Amino acid sequence: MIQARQIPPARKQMHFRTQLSDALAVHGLRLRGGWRPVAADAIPSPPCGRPARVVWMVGTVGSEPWPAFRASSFYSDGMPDPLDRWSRSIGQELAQRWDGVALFPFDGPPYHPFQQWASRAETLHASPLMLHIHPEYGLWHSYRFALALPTLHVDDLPDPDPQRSGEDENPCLSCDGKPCLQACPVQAYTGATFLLEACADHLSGSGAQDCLQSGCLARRACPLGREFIQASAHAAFHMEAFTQARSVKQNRVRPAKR
Ligand code: B12
Ligand code: SF4
Ligand code: SF4
Repeated sequence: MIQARQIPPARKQMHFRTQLSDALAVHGLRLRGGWRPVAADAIPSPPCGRPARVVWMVGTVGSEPWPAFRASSFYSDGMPDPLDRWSRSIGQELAQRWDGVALFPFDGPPYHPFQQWASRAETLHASPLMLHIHPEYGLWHSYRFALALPTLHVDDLPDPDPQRSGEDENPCLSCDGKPCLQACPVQAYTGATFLLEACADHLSGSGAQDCLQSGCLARRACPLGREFIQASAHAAFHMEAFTQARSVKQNRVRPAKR
């Protein structure tokens, strides 16, 4: 006879935050913190009609989600935008499980301000590459979706860590020589902006194998978080998506799948 599965007492008391982290870890995704929305954020209400009380940021670090995505049917079904569809299937399933709504970085324009949202959830700084830099992961992190949920459990989102206010300095301010600004063969990063056309022209030429096979040289030049640099196959997937999007829609900037 099959025994009813006993739920260990510790599991019953498990914080929601831990439950969500566990559900994401199956896919190689990370909970990147949460924040409490106010009316001005105009976060869509979940289908249950109650307003969102918390927005959880879900993201990636390094190549952690690559094996799960690579093994999914989305990767090999031959349909467009496999990574976005993979993200959507996970985000929507979790949103439904917890009566919330999933919001995606690639839905737009107009796009949800994911970088601004992320800064409200954890310590991040602006970098000269326009990407946010993380004290541990460097430039090797991004976002797959956000979950806006109507319930905020006690202890799940403590008041902001005092260490986050003021004390920790942007590593880019003291970075010797700023190698990220020296590495691009066509100087697409000026320190103030990103020259998308210069990058795209280089990638469509014959001398861009390094960028195409291993990822953006400027991003790879950063000394921070080097242990999280994307694996070559993962980086090449993003670069190919970027160049394909450019060649299909020459006259419209379309975000690469990341
Ligand atoms: C459109 C877009 C692009 C366009 C940019 C066109 C343009 N010039 O605006 C293109 C296709 C070029 C692009 C490329 C890449 N992108 Co992009 N992109 C987006 C997208 C979908 C929308 C950005 C937007 O308009 N947001 C709306 C505004 C209102 O939101 P925001 O939070 O205020 O964001 C803005 C500011 O934070 C500002 N910003 C960020 N850092 C800094 C620093 C300074 C000094 C200043 C002044 C401004 C600034 O730039 C943001 C966009 O304007 C976002 C996802 C998203 N929804 O945000 C990803 C996003 C910003 N991209 C991301 C990434 C990883 C990349 C690529 C590395 C991908 C790749 N395959 O290589 C490249 C890097 C190129 C680069 N330097 O930007 C990540 C960044 C993660 C991080 N660590 O910060 C995001 C958040 C997507 C994700 N899924 O995580 N991208
Ligand atoms: S190389 Fe230096 S300036 Fe550039 S992103 Fe990395 S830490 Fe910041
Ligand atoms: S992908 Fe290559 S060409 Fe484009 S910005 Fe990065 S280093 Fe420059």
